[in-house]
Amino acid sequence: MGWMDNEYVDDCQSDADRKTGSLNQRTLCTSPENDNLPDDTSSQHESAFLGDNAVSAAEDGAKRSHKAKSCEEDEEEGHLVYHVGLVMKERYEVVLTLGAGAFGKVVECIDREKDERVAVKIVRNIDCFREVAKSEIAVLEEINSLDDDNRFACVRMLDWFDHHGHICIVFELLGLSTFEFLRQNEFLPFNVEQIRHMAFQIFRAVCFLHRNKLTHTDLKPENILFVCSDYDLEFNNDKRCEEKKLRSLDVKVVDFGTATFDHEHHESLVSTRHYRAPEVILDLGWNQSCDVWSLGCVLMEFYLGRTLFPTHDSIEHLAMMEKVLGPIPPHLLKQSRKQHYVNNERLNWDEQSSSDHYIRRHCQPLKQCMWRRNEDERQLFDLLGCMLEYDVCRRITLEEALWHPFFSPMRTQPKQRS
Ligand code: KHC
Repeated sequence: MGWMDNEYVDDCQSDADRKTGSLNQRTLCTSPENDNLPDDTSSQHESAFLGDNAVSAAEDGAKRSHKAKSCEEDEEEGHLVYHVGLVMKERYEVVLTLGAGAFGKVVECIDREKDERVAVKIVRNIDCFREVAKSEIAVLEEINSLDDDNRFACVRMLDWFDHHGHICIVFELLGLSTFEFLRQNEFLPFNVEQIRHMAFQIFRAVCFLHRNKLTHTDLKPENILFVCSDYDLEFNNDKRCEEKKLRSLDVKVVDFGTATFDHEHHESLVSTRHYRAPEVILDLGWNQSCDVWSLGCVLMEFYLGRTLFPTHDSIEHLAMMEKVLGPIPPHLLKQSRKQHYVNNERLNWDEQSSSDHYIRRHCQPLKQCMWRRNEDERQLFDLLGCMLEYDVCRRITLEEALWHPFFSPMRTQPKQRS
């Protein structure tokens, strides 16, 4: 069915593959773009949070009705069909569905042993997804053990087990993803103070991964979750609308299925389209700095309330980068293994095309995206400029970024009252 013949095939399949018709299984399973699947209906990038169990309950009922005869676990394309009340490992009782995607589903459970709520990622019973899950478990074991006192904002894995061929990963329960929150808040952007607070925690968490020889490779708003997404409704006078104001801006990074150690094989295609670094698109090889690019795109999305590069096509993506960030340095184009993107040391792009017209309407130079020109915003955009640097050798590292003046308010101790 569907998940193989989605947009991914013409969007990301390498030209060599396209010619031979071969598809790399692991690439297909790990490609975050596969989260854009038929069963993902709720967002532009992937479904993640389907909201409540209404959808899945109906779906589950439908599936059960036509094959409830033999086994308790009916499978549909490798998904576990569960129902509220199912108990796994004699311990985790399913309460509701939190999210779904190509990988499988995430459910909220009651841990009967500890009488606590947890999130359980139930991975599809298909080899390649199982492999990705095993890799995620290995990464989580490593990074959680290196962070005994939970100082860095990477999600905690509490347990894992195999339920009838489905690998299940038990996490501490978190709130909505930043993407889902933006969506439910009608894409009202976050303000600079909020961005500073979230960015500081995300950068510390990802910097910790980088120090430990890991690259996340799929940083995007869907993979940054609020620890608790409770909010108050406030009337926003400027925008004359009701606005959901979060009580806490604490966030955590999730989804380590494609995190890659320095010594491991580096897939040539990584990241979800909108957050993909130029060196990945140009097939120049990548390292930790591709996370820095992704985070630059994520912060811009928090600031704008919409994606910085709204495209599904590589060359159009590169042309958008040029509109926002200026020309791609010729030495990078020269080294690229994707020479059909290049013409005369420049991007092979027709400035008279309808695509170019679309780009001119949707993209503008970075600094022109600023809403206000106060000191805070200047510093944010200075930092963003350093993160969205084409040349990996010149791109800021997260270690350096954490010392950028934008974060000075996070470093000064709050004044103590006498
Ligand atoms: Cl609640 C939750 C936790 Cl605590 C940890 C990971 C998660 N949800 C609702 C979670 C994930 C989801 C997943 C992971 N990893 C992804 N989808 C979820 O719905 C997997 C796909 N990318 C977004 C996060």
